Amino acid sequence: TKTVREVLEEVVPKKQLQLKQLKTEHSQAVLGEVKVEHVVGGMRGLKSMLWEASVLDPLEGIRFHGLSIADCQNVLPAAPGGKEIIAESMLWLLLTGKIPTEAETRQLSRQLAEKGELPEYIEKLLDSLPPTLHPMTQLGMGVAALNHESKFQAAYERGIKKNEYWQYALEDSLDLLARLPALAARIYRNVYNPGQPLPKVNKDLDLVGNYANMLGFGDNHDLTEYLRLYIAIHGDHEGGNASAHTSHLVGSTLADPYLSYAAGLYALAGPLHGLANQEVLRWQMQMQKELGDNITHDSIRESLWKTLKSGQVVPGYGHGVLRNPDPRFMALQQFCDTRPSLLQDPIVQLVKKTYEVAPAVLKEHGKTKNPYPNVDAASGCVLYHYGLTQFKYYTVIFGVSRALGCLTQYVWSRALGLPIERPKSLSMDAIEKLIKE
Ligand code: CMX
Repeated sequence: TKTVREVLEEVVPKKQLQLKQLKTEHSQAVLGEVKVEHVVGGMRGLKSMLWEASVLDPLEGIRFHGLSIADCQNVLPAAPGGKEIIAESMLWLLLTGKIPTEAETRQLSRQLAEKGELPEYIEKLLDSLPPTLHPMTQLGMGVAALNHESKFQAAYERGIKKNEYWQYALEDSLDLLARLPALAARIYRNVYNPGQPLPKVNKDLDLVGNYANMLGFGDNHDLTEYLRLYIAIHGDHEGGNASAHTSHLVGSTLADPYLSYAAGLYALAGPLHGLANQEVLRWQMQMQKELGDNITHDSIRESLWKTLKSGQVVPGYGHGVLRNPDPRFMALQQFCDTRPSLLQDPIVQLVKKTYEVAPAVLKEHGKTKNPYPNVDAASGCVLYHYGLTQFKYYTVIFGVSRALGCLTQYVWSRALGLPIERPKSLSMDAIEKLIKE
């Protein structure tokens, strides 16, 4: 059985060659135009980044090295006794482009579990924070402070060659991923269950099995499986989204993986991005309270118009790239469809009913280019049903997940020797001058 590092050692030279050929044979090929609308419109649709592990199609949704979510559900190994994709098999696919065997997956799980405990200074740092500090702020602080351990940073200081960067980047990335469950679970404990003992990392469990256990839900098989699916499919969503892009930009300065991912986390913490899953649940619970027993398609429609007329966005709907219902939303809905207890849950039912009404309302409203749900529309209600009710914590789970994709690209960016990012900006006067020329 090969380790993920050994597989990467085989894949890296091939990818390096592919990039070399792109540069020598096609560097002047045109992929699109840059228009004023790109410069003033958040660069939407501008093809301007290299990102290896996944590509997002507006209609089909995400593909990881060409595999759709349904493909991944068919071919990626699950946990022993489970059915859902686990973080390790997704990570293996993202990093190497290959489907891991059962044995490779288990070996990666063990490798991560063996380094899953937090250094004491991180525990002290987290324990010193006020429980009222948002869990995402705490997560970013913990991740950034872990860079005390960075092997990449230490090696850089020692003076290593550029072609060795990726190996240290990989070590840091695996170390960070291994510790994320203990870090994120300690934040949960400190904020919501102060004083309760935290279980140690179980070397026989997968990453998310351990995470669920440390959150206090280890005996809830259905929630553990949901978290596995959730964390696997939130792992990567190509490079242009705000968290991935931020992490990529910071990494391009050769800041280590910890600092780069901490930066990405703070982009994820914005309400138009990952914080939307917290917002969705807050908004749906408010709707539930207002509608009481009168939850019908008509009353939901009215409630949606109320949100829109008050100038707010409908959280969980719309997307910068997608123009169809998000297949991640569909996969989470499918999880609900197979479990009677979820189907009977009022908040799960409300999310589903909202989906039956919202696209038509958003189309009539006429602003959003995508009236369909994104992943955040569905993710929170299932957590709530299983007793993970503190929705300010939800984006932390997204944060644990998105590390898979951001750290994968960090490794690839170093393996491919990508340069520091430095696009050109223009003032409005400079744009006008360019137009006249
Ligand atoms: N409700 C109301 N209006 C919306 C809307 C929604 N869900 N989505 C977009 N719009 C509005 C925009 O605010 C914009 O209005 P203005 O012209 O007044 O500025 C207009 O429609 C056009 O926007 P767009 O081009 O369709 O969308 P963007 O690419 O600019 O933004 C996104 C994408 C996701 C930020 C936006 O759809 C949104 O705010 N959605 C709600 C928040 C959300 O669910 N975010 C999570 C996304 C997934 C994730 O990153 O986790």
